[in-house]
Amino acid sequence: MLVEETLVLVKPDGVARNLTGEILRRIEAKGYSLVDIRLVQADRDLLTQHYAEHEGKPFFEPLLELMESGPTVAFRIAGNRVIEGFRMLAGTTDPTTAAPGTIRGDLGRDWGLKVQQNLVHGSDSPESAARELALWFTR
Ligand code: DAT
Ligand code: MG
Repeated sequence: MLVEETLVLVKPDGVARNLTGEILRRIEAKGYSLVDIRLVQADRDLLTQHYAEHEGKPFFEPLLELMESGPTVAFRIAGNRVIEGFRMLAGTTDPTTAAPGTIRGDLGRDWGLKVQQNLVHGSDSPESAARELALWFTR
């Protein structure tokens, strides 16, 4: 891949809160390019594959329930070092302690559930990006 690509998901909590546009605005303002976009009602099969690394963890079932609770917006985003760059834009996993200025830090909070509702997903490596883009964009 000459220019790197990543998968960004606006999770059902972000879509329900009408934050899809605000999240895309931040990605575009940073200078990354939107290559493809889909609205997906994820099923268990897709989610089990997407989150395979977390199977067996205490938050796995609540995570799948959250992800099944409504539509997800998937973005294919391109740019040099976009995998690392989007993870910086997103902020750390827990929205309570994610840095202000980040998507999770500015727009997220603890809602008292067993799963962290943190609005977005971003692939964490070139291997994950290739695997996850194939899952969300070729079905
Ligand atoms: P990230 O989404 O920052 O890559 P991850 O891959 O470790 O984080 O976890 C996937 C999702 O699972 C995360 O976005 C929210 C949820 N999650 C992770 N760790 C959790 C925890 N300790 N308690 C509750 N939910 C958690
Ligand atoms: Mg992750």
